[in-house]
Amino acid sequence: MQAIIEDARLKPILEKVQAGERLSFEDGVTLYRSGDILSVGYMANLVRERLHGDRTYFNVNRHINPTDVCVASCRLCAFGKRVRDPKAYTMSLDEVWHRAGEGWSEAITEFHIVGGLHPELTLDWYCEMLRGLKQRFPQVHLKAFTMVEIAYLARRQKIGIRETLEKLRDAGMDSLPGGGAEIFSEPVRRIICDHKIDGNEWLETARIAHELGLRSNCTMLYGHIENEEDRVDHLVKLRELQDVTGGFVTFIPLAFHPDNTPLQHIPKTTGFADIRNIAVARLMLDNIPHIKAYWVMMTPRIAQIALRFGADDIDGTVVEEKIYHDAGATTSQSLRRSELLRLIRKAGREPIERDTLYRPVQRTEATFTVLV
Ligand code: V47
Repeated sequence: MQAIIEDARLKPILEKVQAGERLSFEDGVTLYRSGDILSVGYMANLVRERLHGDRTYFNVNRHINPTDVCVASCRLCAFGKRVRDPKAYTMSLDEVWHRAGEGWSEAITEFHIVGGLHPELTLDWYCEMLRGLKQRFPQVHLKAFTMVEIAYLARRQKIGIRETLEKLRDAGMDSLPGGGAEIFSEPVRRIICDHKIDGNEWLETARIAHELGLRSNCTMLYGHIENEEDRVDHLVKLRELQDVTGGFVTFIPLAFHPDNTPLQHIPKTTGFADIRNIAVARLMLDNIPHIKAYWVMMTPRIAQIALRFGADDIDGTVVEEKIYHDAGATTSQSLRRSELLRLIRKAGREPIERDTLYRPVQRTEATFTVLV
């Protein structure tokens, strides 16, 4: 098919995409500044279909947030609470294990576990939590703790990142989610999340995790005070680390939700921006296999469109989501497996249930087998 490229600045980029060449920093900025979203999307879809054809991935997962107590007080966040906040919660280990079993009958293949930086919960507590989950749900993959939580636990325990990761891995952590990366630009970080580890520490923690053989995801938070260069810089830094480790599985662009945060004067992102971030990510991150359109954050409607603009994954059933809903998300907290199948099929794509590492899953209503 011949593309009609309205924005002439995109023509040299199309040539590179057709030749399978790597895009430069400047190309990334051009893609962000062009109003010709259909051409940007056409190019992203070329790459998406070259890699995955019509295959579109989802999983049957459950989020667990053991605590919302957080010492960081990031301005971007509506989830974290001070330890003395009467609305704050911290689950007991029994509550975590019990909560994990709640949901519905469809056998879950992944627990996605993240929480605040709690000033008292110890590394041993988290290891005990993981061991308890593995004992009760041995077949479920534990995707747990952002790089920010890992670095915080290491600092509190006064041990290295590597040792912290090893202890958690030995207790049952199978991989790590992609959160906490936000935007690596230091001036931006100082405003939106000044108490968090800096961008280099986030990347260094990911590098060590990958060296230990752990896979992780990666994210970028957009739609606050960052500019196009900050976004491209973030994507290029992820791409550079991936060239070295190959450990990132999926990239998830995360739209900033301002409600109930100290930055609530910032307007919400538009559908145009959400779609563009998916497309630019697919084009710039030539070495990261999957781009996820996280339906909780984008809405199922926009996530469906994103499947034609570079995304090949729509995330999972989720069951209980707090981080985005505390920040004003109006989407449902969960989607049934059948609804995910419908969304993907109605977008003209082929749904594939995957496990966390993208191996196909075959299932009956209450059991599943991972095809290796
Ligand atoms: O780490 C926090 C971001 C992340 C807000 O790895 C906010 O598969 C928008 O990382 N508005 C959590 N974003 C979500 C996340 C994630 C989600 C789905 C799948 C995966 C994966 C990872 O959300 C946080 C932070 O970066 N966040 N507050 C907010 N107000």
